[in-house]
Amino acid sequence: MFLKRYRHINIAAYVKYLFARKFYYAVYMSYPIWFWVLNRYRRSIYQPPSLTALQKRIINDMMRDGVALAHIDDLLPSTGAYLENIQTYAKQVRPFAKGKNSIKTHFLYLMLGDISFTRDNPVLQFALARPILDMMNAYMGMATTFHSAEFILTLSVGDALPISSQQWHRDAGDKKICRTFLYASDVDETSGPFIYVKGSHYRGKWRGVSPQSHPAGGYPPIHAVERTVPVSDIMTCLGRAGTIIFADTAGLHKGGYIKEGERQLLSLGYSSGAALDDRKFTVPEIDKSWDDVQKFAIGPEKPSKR
Ligand SMILES: O=C(O)CCC(=O)C(=O)O
Repeated sequence: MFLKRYRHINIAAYVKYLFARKFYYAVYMSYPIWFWVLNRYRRSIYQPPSLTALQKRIINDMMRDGVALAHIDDLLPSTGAYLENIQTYAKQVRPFAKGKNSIKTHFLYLMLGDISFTRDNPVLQFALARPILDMMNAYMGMATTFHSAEFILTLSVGDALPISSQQWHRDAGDKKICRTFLYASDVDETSGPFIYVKGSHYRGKWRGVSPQSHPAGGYPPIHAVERTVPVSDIMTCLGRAGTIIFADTAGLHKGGYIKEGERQLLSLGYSSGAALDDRKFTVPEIDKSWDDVQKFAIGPEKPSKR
């Protein structure tokens, strides 16, 4: 019966296609190709900035664990009311929050990923703030592109079981996936914290647990993480509004499983020249006050040299 239904598919050709695809991505995302070929140009124009002690601590944590925590007040203390502006923006757009698809039903989007940014959008201003950009670039070791942005209102699910990104998974589409998450509301154990397996990123000790696969990412078998990784290596990211999580989401992570209440999470992605998918948002005209690092980050994803 089963075979009858799929009799029109040439199974041998399909298996061949799957192997070819696996081989293609294995080569494309292999370190030498990723580092020396696909990101040669971005590495060549990168000038390491001088970092504060806090930024150095964050980069060290990211390199070692794939994840780091800080608070916006410590990172951007004297440079504008980023958090307040983002929270005001959230209030303004909240009546228009909408769902995106039938998979992440626990998400409403205050800002969808395909937004047309204006220069004064507080999310864009935060995403391009040099202390943030400098760390994304330092972690990646190159000039990165501001690639994705979503502002998510995460809803409680009551007694429902965790689904999609509430379960352990790895993102795909680049070898290192550099993300900045900003909590715009307080997050405790019950309000859906972001949770990460320390050392599950590239070169980390848990990189082999259900390794990253392209182009679709993947979910480990149920309980595989709990069976393999000690609780001491599982980091639950709690914090008041303004807490920033820097994470390489090629590593194992999950979040947004809320029993009660809601969570506001701004999620920003910074990519290398190897990113498989395209930026979905539209960028504004270049602002003359932006410096070269910011102009590169907001410029074309595939600069003429790469
Ligand atoms: O909602 C969260 O905390 C995690 C989100 C996530 O894992 C994702 O968007 O890939």
